[in-house]
Amino acid sequence: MLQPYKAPNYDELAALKISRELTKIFTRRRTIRQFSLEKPDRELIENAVDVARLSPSGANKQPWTFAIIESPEIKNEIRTLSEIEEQRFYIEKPNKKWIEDLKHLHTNGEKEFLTQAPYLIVIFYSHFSWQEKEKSTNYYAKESAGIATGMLISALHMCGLSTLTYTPKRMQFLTTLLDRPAEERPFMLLGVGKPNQEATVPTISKKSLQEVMKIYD
Ligand code: IYR
Repeated sequence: MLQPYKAPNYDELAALKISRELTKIFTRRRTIRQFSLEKPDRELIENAVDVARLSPSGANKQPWTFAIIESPEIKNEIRTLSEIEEQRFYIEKPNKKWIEDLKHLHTNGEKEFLTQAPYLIVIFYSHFSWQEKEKSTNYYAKESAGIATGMLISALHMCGLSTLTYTPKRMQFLTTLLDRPAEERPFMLLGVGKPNQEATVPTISKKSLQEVMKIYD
């Protein structure tokens, strides 16, 4: 069934003003690795997930689950298992070039943020789901989860919350640990909270608009 669409209506000036404001707001988004122990209201997190669930997805299958972790015990377990993975990555160095490319970000195998951040959000995606014992295929599940994660990060940032996008090389352990059905695959883990007083960020720059945008008029 089709129905009329009522688009939000901004006049051209208002739209320009918003678009410029958004650039300013998102210029200040940084990935944060040191979180304050102060716990933001959980409604902020829930509302951001409420935005993310409105993302477009292949065939509107909405192939995602967002697990919000507050439990210190679960955070501890996630940290322990992640640091085992990172030990392999940083100490055994199976991919030296990759480690070299990360040098300027000052990352290492210790993942304190996993126990420090007041909230962890694990985004899962599924290539299929069960609907009354019938297998229902999802399409572009990973791309859909990527868009939803982008909307989630944006919603959190607009409410003054910082995130850390984290992907241990192998993260299937999150499906078991969080007791999710086997078809749910971890897409990404986000640390969420306020930066702490000592938080630092690497000095990096973004490609300019001219570098990344090509206009064909
Ligand atoms: N997962 C590792 C390595 C790492 C990989 C990328 I790509 C980064 O942008 C940053 C880190 C870690 O989190 O340390």
